[in-house]
Amino acid sequence: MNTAFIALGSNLNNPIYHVEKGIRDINHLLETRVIKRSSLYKSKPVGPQNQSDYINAVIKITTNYEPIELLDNLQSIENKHHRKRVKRWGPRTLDLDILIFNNLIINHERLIVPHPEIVNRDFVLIPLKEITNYDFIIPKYGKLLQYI
Ligand code: A4P
Ligand code: MG
Repeated sequence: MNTAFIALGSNLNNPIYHVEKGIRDINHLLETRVIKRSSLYKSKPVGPQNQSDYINAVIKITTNYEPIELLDNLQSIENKHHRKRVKRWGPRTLDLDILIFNNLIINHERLIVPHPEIVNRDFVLIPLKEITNYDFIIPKYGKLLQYI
């Protein structure tokens, strides 16, 4: 059984719905369970400012999927959310990023783990802190707390 952390983000007009539904969708993946979830965090957009505020959250899962299989499944959940709302709301309805997968360091053309921006983004670090212990180690980067 593998353990992974996933970041969820949405900045639609109803972003809470997309993040909550995203968490339920992940819990319904085959042999995958959400074992912890953070609160929902509202954050100002990082990057282009001419977009709405985001709702972000981080979850901890157990899964029997290998990393690329997990990415494929998360992307199909993203696509489902995108397709539903694409005309009305634009493309960024739900972003699902693999933050951490076991203690692996992966540099695949489709998948970089730990996520390369993990230690630079408060909207990831704060919810990750909420659901881990004070001495939590991010593979490759070291103690989570030094980045907060
Ligand atoms: N990819 C590589 N590594 C990973 C990984 N660890 N997890 C590849 C998931 N995907 C990974 O992602 C593009 C490609 O990254 C994928 O095809 C996958 O093979 P995408 O989600 O399709 O495209 P994107 O969302 O435009 O790019 P990206 O890099 O995910 O965007 P960002 O950098 O995440 O920016 N501000 C706030 N406050 N909160 C946010 O959540 N999010 C963004 C999105 C910008 N500003 C934000 C937030
Ligand atoms: Mg993404």
